[in-house]
Amino acid sequence: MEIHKAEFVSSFAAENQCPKTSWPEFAFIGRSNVGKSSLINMLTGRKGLAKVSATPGKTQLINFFNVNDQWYLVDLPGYGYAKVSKSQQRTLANMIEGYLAKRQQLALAFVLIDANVPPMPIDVAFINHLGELQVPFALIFTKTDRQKKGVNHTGNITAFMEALSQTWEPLPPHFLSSSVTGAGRAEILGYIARVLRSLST
Ligand SMILES: Nc1nc2c(ncn2[C@@H]2O[C@H](COP(=O)(O)OP(=O)(O)O)[C@@H](O)[C@H]2O)c(=O)[nH]1
Ligand SMILES: [Mg+2]
Repeated sequence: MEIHKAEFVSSFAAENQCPKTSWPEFAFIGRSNVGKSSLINMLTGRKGLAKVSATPGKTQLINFFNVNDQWYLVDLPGYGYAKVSKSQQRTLANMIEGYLAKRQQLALAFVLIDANVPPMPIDVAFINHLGELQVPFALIFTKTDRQKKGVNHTGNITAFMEALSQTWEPLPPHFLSSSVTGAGRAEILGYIARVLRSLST
């Protein structure tokens, strides 16, 4: 898929405030600092589109981006950020839950997982919750360019898929990405294009 247009539309605090249009939506979600903003910039080819921040927990609203006047890229707040207050965490969780549970236009959620860490229970729990909500999803393992001593991307990814195999059959599609090298871009955009085609037939 060529991206000939990618622009920020607006931010919303609740599902019922989101656009009434029928364009399919692809939501991106993951733990704070997983590399979501960087990935959105990499996929769209627009460097400053989503703010990349070294301070986690900044995205507190549902952000909509118009892509190609055809679909919305939806940037959801990160989950599991410990440094915001309990009440703020609850507000965020309700906002995410409301969007995921109610949104008719939601075509697919991409769940971002850091390839540099072993499976984290919060990620597995979130994915299993998506299953309960019957939201179609795919996984993106991020930061696969990072070379740290003792870190084994393949081992982490295999362990993650193994953890999921306790609840999922078949396993969800998964992609490997790096916002530094652009790895995974063609595969992820190709997958979005395929889902879009399947919706229109
Ligand atoms: N090496 C590497 N670092 C990344 C990658 N993606 C994000 N980062 C870094 O991880 C931190 C968090 O990234 P950001 O996109 O703001 O994460 P978000 O909180 O999920 O939106 C920043 O310091 C980024 O530079 C990647 O693919 N490779
Ligand atoms: Mg961000």
